[in-house]
Amino acid sequence: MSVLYKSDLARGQAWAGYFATHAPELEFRIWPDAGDLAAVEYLVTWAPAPELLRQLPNLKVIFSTGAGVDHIDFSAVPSAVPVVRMVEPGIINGMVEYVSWAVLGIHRTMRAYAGQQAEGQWRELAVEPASARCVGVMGLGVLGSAVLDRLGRFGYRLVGWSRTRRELPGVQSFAGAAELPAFLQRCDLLVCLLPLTSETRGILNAGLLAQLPRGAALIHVGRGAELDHEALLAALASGQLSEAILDVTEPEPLPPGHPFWLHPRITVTPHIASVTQPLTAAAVLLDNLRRHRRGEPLRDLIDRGRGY
Ligand code: NDP
Ligand code: OXD
Repeated sequence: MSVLYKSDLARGQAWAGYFATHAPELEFRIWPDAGDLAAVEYLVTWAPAPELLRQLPNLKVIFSTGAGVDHIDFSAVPSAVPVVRMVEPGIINGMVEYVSWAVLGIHRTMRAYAGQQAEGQWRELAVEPASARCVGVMGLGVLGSAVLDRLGRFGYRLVGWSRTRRELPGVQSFAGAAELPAFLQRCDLLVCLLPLTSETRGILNAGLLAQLPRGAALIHVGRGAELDHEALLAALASGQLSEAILDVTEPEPLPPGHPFWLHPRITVTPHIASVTQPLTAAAVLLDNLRRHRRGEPLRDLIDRGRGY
């Protein structure tokens, strides 16, 4: 039996070291040093290549190294092989940090202060208390709920939207397409933390942005293909939106000359809101793998029907 890792080499080496210390009985191999392919029961990878899957007759579980799984071609994954996504403290903390930074920066008008500094201006701008602002999060899963929990401690009013009803302390929750308008009309700051599925592709479009309060801001950390670029530019031009912070775009990276690069009210970061942290993730991976070996249910399984 072996575990085959095929992804970023530095992380693979860190995980190999972790397994050597904490699970010396498990053979952890890093691609291309795969050994006997028939012995591979666990594949750890960002996106399993169909040609590799065809060479692994005894594969039992695929562990994705990411939280989102929209990049995986599920048609190439045998239906008997479950796919597990990465849910670990490092990736959650990273997202909480990034969205807190973005919300606080927008609320405390940091873009305006950066502009003032560039012009040598020392000028105080009016500031409202956090309780005067409502932050809305689309997607109330592992990341969205952790983000809301932290934002609540700053005193923001909180609303959330999901596919099925979720109850989170201190959050007014909305569910499904029918309740989307009521959710949107409350969001002074809208955070998108939705997985990319056939239902969420292009969801951040002109119709949706028009339902936000005038002057709202967008923080997009889900997946690039959820955002209609032309709609965002038009909403910023009309004043419907005041600013946007985008960690994800379609394509990634944006091509040279794309209007987002130099837009004065758009901040672009290169998909770094949160990343899988080698050590905390290795512990979660090993725990889940051991659960499987003991015949216990796996955690963080992907539901292929839902697409996330
Ligand atoms: P989860 O699977 O835990 O949660 C997804 C949430 O989205 C759920 O609340 C789900 O609803 C909701 N949802 C899904 N489809 C719809 C829909 N059609 N309408 C309304 N709500 C919907 O995911 P995570 O919180 O772990 O991660 C979310 C996404 O964040 C990832 O898929 C990935 O794309 C992105 N991400 C981005 C990173 C970055 O660095 N920028 C890093 C990591 C992840 P329900 O509760 O009803 O199931
Ligand atoms: C992820 C990501 O899904 O980094 O893990 O976006």
